[in-house]
Amino acid sequence: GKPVPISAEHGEGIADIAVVIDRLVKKKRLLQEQAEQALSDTDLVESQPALLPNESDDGPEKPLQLTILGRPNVGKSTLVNALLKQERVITGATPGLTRDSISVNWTWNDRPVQLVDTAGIRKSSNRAKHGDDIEDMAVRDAMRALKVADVAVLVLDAEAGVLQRQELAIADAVVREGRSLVICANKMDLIVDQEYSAKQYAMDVSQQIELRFPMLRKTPVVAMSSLTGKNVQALMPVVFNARDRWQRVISTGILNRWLQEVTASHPPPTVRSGGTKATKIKYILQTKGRPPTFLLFCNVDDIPQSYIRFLARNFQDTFFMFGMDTRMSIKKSSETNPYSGNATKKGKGFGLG
Ligand SMILES: Nc1nc2c(ncn2[C@@H]2O[C@H](COP(=O)(O)OP(=O)(O)OP(=O)(O)O)[C@@H](O)[C@H]2O)c(=O)[nH]1
Ligand SMILES: [Mg+2]
Repeated sequence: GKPVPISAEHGEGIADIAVVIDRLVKKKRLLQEQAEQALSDTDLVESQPALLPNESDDGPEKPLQLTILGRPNVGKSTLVNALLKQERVITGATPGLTRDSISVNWTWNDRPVQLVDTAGIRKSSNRAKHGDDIEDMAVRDAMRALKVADVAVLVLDAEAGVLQRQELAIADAVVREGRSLVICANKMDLIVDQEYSAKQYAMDVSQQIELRFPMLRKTPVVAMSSLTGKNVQALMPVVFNARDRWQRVISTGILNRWLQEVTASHPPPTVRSGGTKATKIKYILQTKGRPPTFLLFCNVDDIPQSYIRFLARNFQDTFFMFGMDTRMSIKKSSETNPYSGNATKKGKGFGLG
């Protein structure tokens, strides 16, 4: 804000600063009231159960919903067996072996997990060619399992080299559905030699994903071999971390400090329809986690999507929110008449395209 000259010794300017502080407090209270009002809009809250997820306070920990996705034959079921350390689901060299999602209640390090193995998702053109309705149903089944997941693990076949189109489509679907994404680069035993480490391989996969989907950069990648068991134990800590970040609720103070910094160094563009006033984003509030969702209070309601994307990207970098969507909506707020009824514009998320 504007500097206020004061002299502590003579008491000059103290009244002025009191006025400024009072104004700031009022302004903050007003914004908070608006935020609360906005939250009570049924439109905004949707059918989301709790505003803040609460895992530790009361009752037993909720199982982590983990869905395993990928193309046929990449080793999803082998991975499930390797995690469970038992031959629980059927595996084999024939693609399309798993036909329906199989859900297993499991405990990892004393923590409950609901693990879902799904049918392989193949190219739609292939599906059409085979005229295979059962497989179509299997894909729908996999998509249903995705919708209830906290974390989705996308399994890749390292031997295939580059990521296939349907794998990118699955990654896109995971993020669009608001789930947290972890990538498992499997069958590493088939390609890795002394020269080419698992770490290097994970980095290569990461780079490939980033190239196609900038918003999926730094999505966690775990390279392993489900068959030999090598590095399988690295997956679950990454998965739990992915859930923690996904349901994290960031304090309003920290969020607004971040907003101030980022809008000061990169101010939002002036929007024509908003008159000649400079666009100002006054306040940010997290309305829910799973995935992180925010409301931005602005003096205009038509901030360009490109700027929202920039904010979301900067947010990702600052708070390590990788491999998930960050949803930001705009709410026009005027100080003189805070409830003058501009409907909230729904955020489009990152829009991975
Ligand atoms: N070399 C190697 N082979 C693997 C690995 N993981 C799985 N396989 C093999 O790959 C084939 C397919 O494995 P599954 O686990 O059945 O694959 P899936 O992804 O469940 O396949 P669908 O159920 O058909 O979608 C089997 O022959 C496995 O033994 C691995 O890490 N290394
Ligand atoms: Mg399978």
